[in-house]
Amino acid sequence: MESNFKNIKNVVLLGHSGCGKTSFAETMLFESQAISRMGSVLEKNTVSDYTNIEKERGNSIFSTLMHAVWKDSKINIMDTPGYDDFVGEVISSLKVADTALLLINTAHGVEVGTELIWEHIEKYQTPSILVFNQIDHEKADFDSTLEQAVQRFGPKLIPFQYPIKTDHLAIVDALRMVMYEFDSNGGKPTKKEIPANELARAKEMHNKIVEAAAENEEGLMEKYFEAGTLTEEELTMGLKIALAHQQIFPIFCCSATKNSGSGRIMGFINDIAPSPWECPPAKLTDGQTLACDPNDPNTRIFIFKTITEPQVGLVSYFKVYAGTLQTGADLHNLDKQNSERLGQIFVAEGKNRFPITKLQAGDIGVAVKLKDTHTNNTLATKAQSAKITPIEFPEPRIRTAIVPPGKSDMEKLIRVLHQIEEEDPTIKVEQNAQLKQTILYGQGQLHLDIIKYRIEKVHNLHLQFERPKIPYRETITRMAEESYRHKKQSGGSGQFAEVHMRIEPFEEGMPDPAGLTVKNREVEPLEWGGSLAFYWCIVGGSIDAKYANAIKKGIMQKMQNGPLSGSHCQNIRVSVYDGKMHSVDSNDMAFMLAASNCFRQAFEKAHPQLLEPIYDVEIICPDAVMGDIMSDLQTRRAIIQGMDTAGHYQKIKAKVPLMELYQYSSTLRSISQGIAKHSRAFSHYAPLPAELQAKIAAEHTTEDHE
Ligand SMILES: Nc1nc2c(ncn2[C@@H]2O[C@H](COP(=O)(O)OP(=O)(O)O)[C@@H](O)[C@H]2O)c(=O)[nH]1
Ligand SMILES: [Mg+2]
Repeated sequence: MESNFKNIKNVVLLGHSGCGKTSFAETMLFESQAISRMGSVLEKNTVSDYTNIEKERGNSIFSTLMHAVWKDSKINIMDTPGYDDFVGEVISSLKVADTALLLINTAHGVEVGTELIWEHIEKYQTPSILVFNQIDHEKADFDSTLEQAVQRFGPKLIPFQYPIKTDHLAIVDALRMVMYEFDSNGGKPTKKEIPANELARAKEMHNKIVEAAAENEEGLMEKYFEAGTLTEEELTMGLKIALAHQQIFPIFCCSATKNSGSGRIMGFINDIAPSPWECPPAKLTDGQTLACDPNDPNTRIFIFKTITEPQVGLVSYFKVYAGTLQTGADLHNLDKQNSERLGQIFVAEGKNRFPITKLQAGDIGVAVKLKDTHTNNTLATKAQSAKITPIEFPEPRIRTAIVPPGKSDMEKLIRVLHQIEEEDPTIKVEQNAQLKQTILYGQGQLHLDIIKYRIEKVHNLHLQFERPKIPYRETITRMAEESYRHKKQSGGSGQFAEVHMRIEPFEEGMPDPAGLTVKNREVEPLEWGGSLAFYWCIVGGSIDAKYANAIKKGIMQKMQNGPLSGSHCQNIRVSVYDGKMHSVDSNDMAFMLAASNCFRQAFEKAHPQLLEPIYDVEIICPDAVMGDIMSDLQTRRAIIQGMDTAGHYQKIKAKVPLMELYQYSSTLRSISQGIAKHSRAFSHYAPLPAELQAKIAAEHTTEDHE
């Protein structure tokens, strides 16, 4: 394959699950003769959905890189999964794409997934073309889909085409002012005149397109006013500018499975979509930017995705941001400070890879067997260069505890999970000492289920999901004083220490403890949040200052494993104001034990309070189920923060205790027949209601005695 193209078009396919992205990728490949037979999702033989798990489930789970050559362009195609659970695959592809194709199923109209993806398109400011798919479907309704989309995403959505019913599938193209008629196999259409009864609509659409193209360039606007129209070159220039600046979102239509319409869309991509060197320069971590220049002597590539393949090992997907990458290049990994030889580089067509000798700036390729290179790393010829700004992956939204069949399998399970974590930065694995559970965090129930499935099928390791415990925190609400004497006499030298302390709820900036003389103040931030303020108030040397550290350690030990529920304690001030020591029997250990016990007793007297994590929850749902979702939220101790209308969807914002969110995505799914989605992020800790606190404390006491 050649490595130098006049144009490179990096295109990402986006859309709600089932709208036809994978089928559309297949028709692009078939139409451009990259493949000789068109596969289908139903027959499980598409280029894009090539993994067993995707074939079995009948939908995409991973993003897949493919490419097609159309006229002067190499079009790199990235097909993405539609479920929001796999959002990591979407945003990593968006990072390296220069144009998005947002597919909408005209049999369904704008769907929740369309809404969610629109937010990404706005955030990343990716020039986007809308593809209204499934126009062959008996329930297809182009006009209503158009109305919904324009109402939702604004007047910059401009239809360039619309389907009409003749004996065949036909598309009126208002940019070119022709009609394309397809026979039953699709493929190259016959160009025909627009039927007389469609001419008025087509002309009106054409004028809107020309106006939109002229609008963003003063010169063009003038010409348009003078001549009443634009030449083909002027129109092309105007559309290029408008698309690149998100001033226009052209709408095309197509039937992916009937192979009708993708050729024209590739033609438009070839003519109008920006090549990487026509896009704004890439942002670098030092605040500078990097132009996409194939002649830059400092070659820079960015890893946007990795996978592990059984026979090969690590497979790294990258985009060349500057320079030209040659096979055998030695590059510095700027994140890992090591060097990597790119012994072989490839272009990809789903699971197949084809070796290539060089790749120019702007192009996307694959390397294998890199030693220590990960997603988000920049590799460069020069060691001292700035990095490409990393992809910001979202924080995980839900969690589950995982249990392997036997304790001995835990080590292997953790190893496998870390490998999956490497490929999918939207999951997190944590061996939580406080909860005594291994917690797997992910983006949604489907995401977690798929990980479980992968581990069972690919790694032959079974595991179970369990209800994850809640990471409560403990604090106090009153002041209390206690003393404790630790004394042991066993044969020779004994152990002796006595500690007196006052404990209080701690707040930044609070006055010194009344009636005590503070000799030293330490405020220690705790790794689990909040702090311990440790005040040394010993006057007259009743305890030597050399024991202060041991005393603090003893307190810290108890704070790690709180008296009430075994949870971490936070935001407490301890003032040590008196005690006793013995010249022979006192030592660090004795003071640690005395302090730890003294703290526990004082804590129990100081009206302890359990705190629970509260999450910010955002739900997007259809109007019709809004009432049901709200009444369900009431039963979850939720505090509604607000509601917003987004087209015919509603967005609900609420603060909900984590405890009440267990399996919430399943609940939402059943309330809304799978349509409503939620996302969540940690907000703060809040006091647990008294009856729940009593229940948890009682459970802890029983556990303690077991
Ligand atoms: N009638 C019709 N069905 C389609 C079309 N495109 C996709 N489909 C079907 O819709 C389903 C989902 O398609 P797929 O390509 O997997 O959608 P994706 O989830 O967006 O990748 C499959 O059963 C396809 O056969 C189309 O243009 N017309
Ligand atoms: Mg798909």
